[in-house]
Amino acid sequence: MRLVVGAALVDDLSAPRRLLAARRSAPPALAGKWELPGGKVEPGETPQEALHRELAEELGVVVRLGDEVVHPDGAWPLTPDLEMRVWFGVLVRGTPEPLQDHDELRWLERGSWAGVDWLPGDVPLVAAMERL
Ligand code: 9L3
Ligand code: MG
Repeated sequence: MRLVVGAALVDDLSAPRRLLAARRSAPPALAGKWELPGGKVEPGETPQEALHRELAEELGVVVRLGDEVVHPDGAWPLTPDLEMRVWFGVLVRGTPEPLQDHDELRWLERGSWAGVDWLPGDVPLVAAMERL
């Protein structure tokens, strides 16, 4: 089982209103679907280290991480061999740009967080976050 980490980048950790969604441009099977930015944890990295690296590579930003969006089993299932952990985060430096694997970014207003065509694995996460 391989661990993927993702970020729920919001405008305010204590009262989130806007959530950043990223539209994938690659690979072809995932292109056009929206996700929480992030990616696979590499050997030797902690999940948080991997998430900071992915956000720098994919969006060109530095973030401060907040609470984890906890799944009762420890991680959110993606595929038979991938599971994901997600943390809330706020921007500390930089303006997000689609530098890698994405072709569009969109800030979604609370109440519309479910309003883009999310990857199937991200759908229950976004629903859980809107209930928080
Ligand atoms: N994935 C799903 N939802 C997400 C992320 C960041 C990733 N929010 C899936 C898509 C890929 C796999 O995890 O199949 C690895 O992601 P990446 O390293 O290609 O970003
Ligand atoms: Mg990625």
